[in-house]
Amino acid sequence: MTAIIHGDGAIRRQSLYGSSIENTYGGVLSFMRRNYTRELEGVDVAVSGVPLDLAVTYRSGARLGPAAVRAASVQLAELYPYPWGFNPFDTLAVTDYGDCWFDAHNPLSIKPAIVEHARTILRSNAKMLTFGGDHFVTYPLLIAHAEKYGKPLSLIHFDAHCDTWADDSPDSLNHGTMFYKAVKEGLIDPKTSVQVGIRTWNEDFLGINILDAAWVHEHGPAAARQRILDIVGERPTYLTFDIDCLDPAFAPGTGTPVAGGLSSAQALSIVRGFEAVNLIGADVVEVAPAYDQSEITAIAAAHIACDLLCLWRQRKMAGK
Ligand SMILES: [Mn+2]
Repeated sequence: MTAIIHGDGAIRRQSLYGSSIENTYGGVLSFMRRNYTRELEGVDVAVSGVPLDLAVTYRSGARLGPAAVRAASVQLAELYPYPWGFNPFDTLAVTDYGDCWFDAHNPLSIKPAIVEHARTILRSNAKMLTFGGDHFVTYPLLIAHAEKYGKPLSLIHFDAHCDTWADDSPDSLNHGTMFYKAVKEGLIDPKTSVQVGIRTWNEDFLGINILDAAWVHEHGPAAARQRILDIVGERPTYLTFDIDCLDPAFAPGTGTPVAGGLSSAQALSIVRGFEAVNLIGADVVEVAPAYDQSEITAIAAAHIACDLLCLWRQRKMAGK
């Protein structure tokens, strides 16, 4: 029986499991107060940040996203997450691996640095929950996940933007073209992938299934969830959540906001029903705290990430 730790569990807890008692407003800000460690043995999910925002087309600032989401997670670490009603960390070993280091002044080195960061974690058989950074980070993450889990992967992609605009430059840093590259390189299978919340036009969606924001508003979260489950089935699936999928009312702190998006309640309702998804990795990206108000955006991102951990806990309990 380990003694209960009061304060700074992120650097004082020995076990990968369990929680500490914290003043929500103080202490070391790991995600949900998980152990800050690069040890990977016995870890089910390693949370990490990729603080990159050199690939944006409009406002920069997502480099501060991982820090903001960690800070916004303090209340989620205090109580059992709703509506789950359990402590996911009693049975799921989750750590905060810290942030990916890259040399921001040598742009060509950034993509390989992120791929290597992901390879290191995936080699241990831990799953990754990654905070952006701008959405470009998903491209090197998909490269590493496809190496680990086999290509093509299925993709569940929440976003205002399809990010499949054409780009045949292998070295570009562009947060609007990752999924063009992912389809062309066979990292993802468009027929078994789906984009949710889209409200920007592209001449060619490359065959990816689209549930645009208007469709979700018309048919509701339950119908959207069922469509997504039907599309990805049992296949190994990566989930990427661009926070600008949410309406600017629910996520003002982001680089390229678009009106007419999902509410945080709609998005959480969809995600909470994903227990059947064979989730092999996930990220939440594009939180740019300089444009945020009262942490609205970072809180939404932290909630979505917490629910993803609860889904993994449920799957582990079910032996999957
Ligand atoms: Mn977007």
